[in-house]
Amino acid sequence: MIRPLQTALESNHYILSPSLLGALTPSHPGQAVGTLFEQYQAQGYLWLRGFLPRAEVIAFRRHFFSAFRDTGILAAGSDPAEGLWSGQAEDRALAAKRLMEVVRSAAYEAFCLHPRLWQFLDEFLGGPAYLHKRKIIRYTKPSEKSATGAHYDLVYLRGGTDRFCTVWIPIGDCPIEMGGLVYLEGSHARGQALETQFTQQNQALPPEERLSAFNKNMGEQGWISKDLPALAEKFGSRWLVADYEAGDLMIHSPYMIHAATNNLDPQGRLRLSTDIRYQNVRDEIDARWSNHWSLEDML
Ligand SMILES: O=C(O)CCC(=O)C(=O)O
Repeated sequence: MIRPLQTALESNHYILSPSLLGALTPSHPGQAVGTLFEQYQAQGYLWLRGFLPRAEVIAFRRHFFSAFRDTGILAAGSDPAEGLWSGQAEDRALAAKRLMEVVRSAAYEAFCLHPRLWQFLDEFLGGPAYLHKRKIIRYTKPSEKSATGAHYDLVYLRGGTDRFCTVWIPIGDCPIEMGGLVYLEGSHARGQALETQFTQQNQALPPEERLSAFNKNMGEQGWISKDLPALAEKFGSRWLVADYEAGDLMIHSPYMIHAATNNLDPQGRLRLSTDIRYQNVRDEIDARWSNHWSLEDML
């Protein structure tokens, strides 16, 4: 059961009725790593509550939005840690520049390499953890009518092992209405079946295209669908949602189908998150992910 929502959830232009929603199962980061790994395999995800120190996550939120002060995206006079939207059009070129500066900064790298995180992952992955250099950080404004469509991550990272995992970190509180990640319950098996199908279809393509998330056999942007309600109905499943808090993190399997919903935060805050990929350094590494993320890298 999820709590009553302040507004109907929407993803792109599709409304998700409460009957298609369920609650993510939280896990306690203090549990034995072996037990957590079993949960991850069974569910396709782990929601680790309070994994990172809340104050450090909020400090990084402040750091991030402070860099955007001159773009017009923040409400005048507000604390950047709040990430309050100005309600006005920002200077988009400048905002893109600031975003790329953060992506390349030592502060962001250090945040993604929080010792608590890599030390946990060394154990979780059964060997030295490797962080892919291509790390994504996203903010969404309350006015945006678009959100990440349903997909599984292997589509974008097919050139190496399928034993990597994605870590999604909300940078700040992210209540359900703010449009955090939503997961299609039990869908990691379906992701695996879809990938087997794509592998067969892609076989006839030249090697580089075969790996691409954007080849002719894949959906728009590598997505399975933007229509989250139809996908849940088709698979007889539900979208699992959560009130994420600063300090929480999600770890999900490369086959787990997930998406995001529009940011409908009644307080008008920007949603901020990062999604990064870790794997065991001894497994094959997709060389295409060895550069910083850029808005046009088409990966
Ligand atoms: O944050 C988002 O909107 C998408 C993130 C995502 O797809 C991921 O973490 O794999």
